[in-house]
Amino acid sequence: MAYYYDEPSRTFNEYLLVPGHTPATCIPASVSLKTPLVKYRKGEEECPLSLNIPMVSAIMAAVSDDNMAVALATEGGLSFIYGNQTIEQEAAMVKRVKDYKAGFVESDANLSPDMTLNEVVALKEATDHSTMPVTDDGTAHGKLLGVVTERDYRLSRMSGDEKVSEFMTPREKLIVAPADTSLKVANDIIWDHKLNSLPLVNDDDTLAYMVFRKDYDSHKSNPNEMLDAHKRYMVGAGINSRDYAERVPALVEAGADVLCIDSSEGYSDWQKMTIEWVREHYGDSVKIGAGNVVDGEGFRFLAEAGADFVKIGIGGGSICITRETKGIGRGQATATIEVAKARDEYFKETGIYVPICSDGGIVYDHHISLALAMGADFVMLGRYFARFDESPSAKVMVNGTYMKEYWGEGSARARNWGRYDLGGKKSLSFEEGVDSYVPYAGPLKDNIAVTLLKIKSTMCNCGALTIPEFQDKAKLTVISSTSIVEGGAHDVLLKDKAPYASNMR
Ligand code: RVP
Repeated sequence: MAYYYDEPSRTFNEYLLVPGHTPATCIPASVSLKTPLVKYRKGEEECPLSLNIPMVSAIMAAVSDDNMAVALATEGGLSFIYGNQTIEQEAAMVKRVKDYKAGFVESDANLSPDMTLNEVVALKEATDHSTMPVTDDGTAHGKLLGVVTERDYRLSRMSGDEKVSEFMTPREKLIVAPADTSLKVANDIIWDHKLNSLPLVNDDDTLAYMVFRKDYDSHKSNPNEMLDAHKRYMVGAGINSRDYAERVPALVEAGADVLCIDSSEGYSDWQKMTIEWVREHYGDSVKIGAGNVVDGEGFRFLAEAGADFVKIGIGGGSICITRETKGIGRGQATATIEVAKARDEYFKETGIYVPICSDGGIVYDHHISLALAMGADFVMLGRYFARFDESPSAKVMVNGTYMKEYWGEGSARARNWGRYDLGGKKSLSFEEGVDSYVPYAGPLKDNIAVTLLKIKSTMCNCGALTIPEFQDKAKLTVISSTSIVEGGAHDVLLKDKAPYASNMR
């Protein structure tokens, strides 16, 4: 006979946190959001890989490319580069993140000596850069001949036909530094000589990077950056349970810090085989997450198979229609609570703590706090990140409002049938996701700052300074449908049509 669960399966919207005592020492500025990403022997050793904030970006073509990965790692989170592209393309994205040097800019506004002032002005307008290196071939890595800044020309006194070579500051008058100069030393040179920029050159005097004063300032103001032992940004990458024997080596070679099997439903032999292959070839040196599951059984299966972390969630994603098409899934809150219990039991039995990630269905910022309180170590978000400048999707105007495109990996647009692996050859498939718009929300940095402040404030209301303390102290209550209405602005006429939570909608 079929098994019936006693409890209905609930969503985040059906829960609230009841505040606990807040000591005077418990203020948002003192809260740490550091959280484990991969399994470890808790109490006996340090987690080998932790996140500085409990947020990762979804393994989706509309969300996680190298650009997003750099922006999110800067803030302390991690992106998983999408796997629905060729192995070479995915490895190249990972490599670009690992090669990215914060504060070291490969100039994208370069001049050649025979360009005219008019062309310089046009390039300045197109790129918004006022400092441009001049190289013999006009590329970012040609032989350095000079630099043009706004101080080198006066439009009112010049015709526009003058050649760059006539008004640039020539190489012999420039202060430059060798290509292997550290960012700290480059910054000292900038300050000592009151410069706005410093070209770094190779031994043959070709241009390597430009360092700008303003970039160093912004780099310094990111204390949460996710950096590896070589001070490179950290990045994850999605894999599938089909071509792992070719994809994994390429991603590891490119420098991926952690992998994750991307699948709609992870309680399967296909995932076990994928993890076993990685263990056989790399031992524990390659970290690999698995999922998605929605109950304790699924968690235990993947933990025993050797997963470094386990993702939770089926059908809760904003663009996901798996529950409608296949009738499988579970409310995200119930799934998170149950998997967290299984994680704790597994830890008691084995001494191994396998972090869990609540993936999909985060609509409001406070849903992140709820997921953490329910036991998630971190959350994965798609829609949230898709709205930002840094996501790879197009920004378009729809009915007078800027939107970003956002589509599911199981949509006809993505055709990522690999994440719905049920073995055998896949010739025929059906959609489990949709193509959509989400409201454009600006730069990641600004949005994430507000989100993190809300999470920290909630934690302080519950008297917690760390995520484990929050999970320990949290008191969660199921709310009735009428109290959901009571929880929003009600019985007033809003002056501002945009709801107060508009940054999430
Ligand atoms: P959301 O943050 O609610 O937009 O959900 C993102 C999650 O949705 C992803 O991390 C993934 O687990 C799931 N997803 C991605 N594509 C699809 C689909 O097409 N059904 N679902």
